[in-house]
Amino acid sequence: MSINRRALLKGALAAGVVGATNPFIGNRRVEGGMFGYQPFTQPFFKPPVINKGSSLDPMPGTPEASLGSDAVYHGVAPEFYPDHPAHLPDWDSLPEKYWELEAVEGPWQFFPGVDTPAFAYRGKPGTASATPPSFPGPTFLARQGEPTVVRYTNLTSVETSVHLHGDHGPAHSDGSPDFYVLQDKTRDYYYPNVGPRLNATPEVPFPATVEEAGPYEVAHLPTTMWYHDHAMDVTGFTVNRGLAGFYLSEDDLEVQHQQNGFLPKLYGDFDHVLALKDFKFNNDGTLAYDLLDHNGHIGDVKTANGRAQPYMEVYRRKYRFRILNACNARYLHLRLNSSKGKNQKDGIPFLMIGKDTWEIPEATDLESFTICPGERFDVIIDFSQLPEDVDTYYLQNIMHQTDGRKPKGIRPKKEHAAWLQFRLLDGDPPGPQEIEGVENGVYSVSAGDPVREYHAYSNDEVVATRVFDFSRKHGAWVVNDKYYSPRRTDAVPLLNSCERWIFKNGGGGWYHPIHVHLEGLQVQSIDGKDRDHPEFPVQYRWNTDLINLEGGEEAVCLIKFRTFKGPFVCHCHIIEHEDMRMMFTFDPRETGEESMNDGIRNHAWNEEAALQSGMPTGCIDPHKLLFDHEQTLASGEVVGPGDVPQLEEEGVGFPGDFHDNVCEPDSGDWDPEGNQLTNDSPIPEEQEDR
Ligand SMILES: [Cu+2]
Repeated sequence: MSINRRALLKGALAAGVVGATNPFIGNRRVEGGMFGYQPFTQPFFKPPVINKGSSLDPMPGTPEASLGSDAVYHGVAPEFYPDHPAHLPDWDSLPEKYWELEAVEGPWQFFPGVDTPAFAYRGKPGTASATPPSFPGPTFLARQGEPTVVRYTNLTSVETSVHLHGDHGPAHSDGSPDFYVLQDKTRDYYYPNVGPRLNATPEVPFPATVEEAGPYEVAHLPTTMWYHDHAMDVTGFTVNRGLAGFYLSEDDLEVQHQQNGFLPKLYGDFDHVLALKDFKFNNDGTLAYDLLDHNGHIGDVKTANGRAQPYMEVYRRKYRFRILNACNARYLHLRLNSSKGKNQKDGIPFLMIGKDTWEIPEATDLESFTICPGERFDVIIDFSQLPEDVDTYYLQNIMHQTDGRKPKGIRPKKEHAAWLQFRLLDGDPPGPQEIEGVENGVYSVSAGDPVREYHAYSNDEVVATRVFDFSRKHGAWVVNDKYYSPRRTDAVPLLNSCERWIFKNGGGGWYHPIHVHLEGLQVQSIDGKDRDHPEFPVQYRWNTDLINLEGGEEAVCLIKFRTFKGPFVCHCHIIEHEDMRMMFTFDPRETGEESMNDGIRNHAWNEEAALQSGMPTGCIDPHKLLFDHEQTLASGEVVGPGDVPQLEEEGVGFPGDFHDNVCEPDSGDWDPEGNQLTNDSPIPEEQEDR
């Protein structure tokens, strides 16, 4: 079966809600069926590491691997080239390394012996990167300052786009919703593994030297990221099919922490990734996913790293877990307990050392915490605190939730809340010590210990304030009353500047976890409660790339836009809300430079709207419209309409189907101002705000 994204969506519409024979919508499995599976009888899965290679054929950036080539159809980011103004000499101080990644279709066993059709990432067979297809996908281990290229080939039947969530990287490599990797095509994702620079200012958009740029902001160097599909309209479907994995990064400080025995060795026996995701299954073992449900996909099977309720053997030692809420729409409230169901009140705390992409200033005990879709908590669990007679222990979710609107609250006595069982091993871990001079499995990190410095932005740095209102319209989702369009830029901040972004939840009781690409947020206040307020959530005291907004809430945040020109997106991370247009584009630019989208601000594929806006109609080459007027590039060069080669060098990634030369008007009814052009709501007005 070959389907592209558009066909997939059309198929969903045609199938309506009957769908028993449709692979994407089906009857729910009989409750309690579980395909004969008894919880906590299959082992925990640790995703394999994807190894780096030292060359690619053809090498990235060469003519054989440039945009439109057979080998790498979608090319590489312009920032890859050393003469790009953003590319500083010390980006290349370590030799470049290469990964080869593929997305494929194939079965995954959530339950032992049950092959479920799924998608998966894998390291390309026959290369240094080779790993079997898995969910989560293979784990990337990056070194800050070591430049890398991920050569990614899409072997699935839908267009995909890989987003590295939490990365500070080029727009071409950011997985923007329509920076597709088409079926059987390849893109070189360039990750320079750099952070923002301390001296970044709007006055000097691209410092010429390392000295001028200043050192990296240690506070903003990443540790825990994840990669997942981000293709427009179908991200909920593709992520739910398994296109997600982890990308961990270490810098000098992180290496020091390991060498000092403060933290476990990167991805060693005591450092784990833990993706928690709910899935829904049909009776025949296939995944159930309703493309017409824009409220949020909720599953009833609890998985940890792609296995239904597994067990994990642990020594009575400290372990690091990078916990990810990989659910499309489910909020989790996590705690540790000795009972798989009832409240025994014998939990030990999580020692939080990081939130989302970044480590925090001080290791902080959390008894329990709420983690929203897309969020990461980097925690230490110290199993040595457990009494000797405790030999099984559980990670529980005690948040109750039945639909995508919002969780229904914490139910501490909820039965069957356990997602993962820990089986305690007695004695010392065998084998060689992980780190010389450190007793195997004994790490010093404790509550109150400093982990990483924090650099707070100041209100004095703010050059602009913008308000973004997230709400519901015609059963779909809008920001400032507009549906997402990749052809419209909603904010053009000044490169390297600091802005105040006020996020509002338009109400109706829906929750929206707001995620920003490129940079983290520094939350100043939530509903008027500032950072010193006792009710201010601990997870928002430092850098965060997600802020949850409950119904009617308002959060004031500071954000910077450093190093890279856009476009980037900001969106709700309830993926069905994102797919149904709760997203907007921001595009950091130099003073006086327009966004790549400005030239087509008034363009709509809809002929009637195009006529009204005075734009040409009929068969339109979208690229010619990217800049329909003269504009001065950063290089000083003046380009006019249709100057495609120059624009490509300048480098904002382009939608893949541009090169198809197919003038097929999109069926979208989205006009540039975000108004619905027809009276037909895309989905029924069911469950409007109550
Ligand atoms: Cu939302």
